[in-house]
Amino acid sequence: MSVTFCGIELAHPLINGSGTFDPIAAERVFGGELAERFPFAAFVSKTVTLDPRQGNPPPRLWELPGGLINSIGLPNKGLRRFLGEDLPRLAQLPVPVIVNVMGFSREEVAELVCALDERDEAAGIELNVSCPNVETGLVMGADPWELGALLNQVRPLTGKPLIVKLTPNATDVAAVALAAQEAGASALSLINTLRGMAFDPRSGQPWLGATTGGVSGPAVRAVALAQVHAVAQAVEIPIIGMGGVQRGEDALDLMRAGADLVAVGTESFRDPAAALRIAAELDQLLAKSAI
Ligand code: RRO
Repeated sequence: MSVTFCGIELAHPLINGSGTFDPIAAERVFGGELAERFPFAAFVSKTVTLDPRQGNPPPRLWELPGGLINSIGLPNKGLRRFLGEDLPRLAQLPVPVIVNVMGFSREEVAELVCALDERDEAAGIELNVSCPNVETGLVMGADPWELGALLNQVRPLTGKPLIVKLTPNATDVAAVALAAQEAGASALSLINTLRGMAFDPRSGQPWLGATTGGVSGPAVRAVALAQVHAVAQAVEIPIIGMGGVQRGEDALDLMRAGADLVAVGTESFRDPAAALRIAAELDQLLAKSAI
């Protein structure tokens, strides 16, 4: 099942969705077994911002019958400490590392991209222009012109693959995807989470500390298929499809819709080794299918 994605050799087409797997924490629990049976063919980091962030007030999670609403709000140690402390550890993983970044202005994104361009440990950069959980999170990713302007500024700053993570909370995801391709994106990933909300049945108040959050899991699978399909019709660059993948069949469906790679997210919270099982199931299904 080996694949080449933006010039990066991968053992199979399953990776993780940003922010859904922490290999540094997992190593504390699973020790050396983690590297021996690493579930993903590439590792995508949780979003890194220029400055450290505390994240959103709790509660940050609400479980749904078909998934999860998260309102994490990008807690992270900031670029400087990520580069000094985390990236060297992530580079020990047996797979290529893609660093997911988000900036609150074009200048911030440019600074993040420049810093990562200098680091050999980063095989690629994923631009998060689709976080539903910070006020300005969607500004650059929901509008084709804004996204084109961002990429025109940052594309010349690195020769590394630049993957743009798209939001499903846009009026016309295919138009946004096309703008990204035209401005030099190497690949696209989608979908990020759909904005959602839950109420505390006892207090009648919004449950999440930040009122709304992002819905993921099986509940969004059909939305992901439709959006990956729409984007695949519009662009020629590779696509990482994600949204509610629990089984090999779900991964195969995303590939049928046009995905080159498939990311596992929410399912890894239930079973951190889920991607290994899904990859084995996909291998069997691909052997039988025309893809
Ligand atoms: O940290 C988050 O709250 C978060 C991010 Br950055 C994102 O891109 N998508 C999401 O559902 N949550």
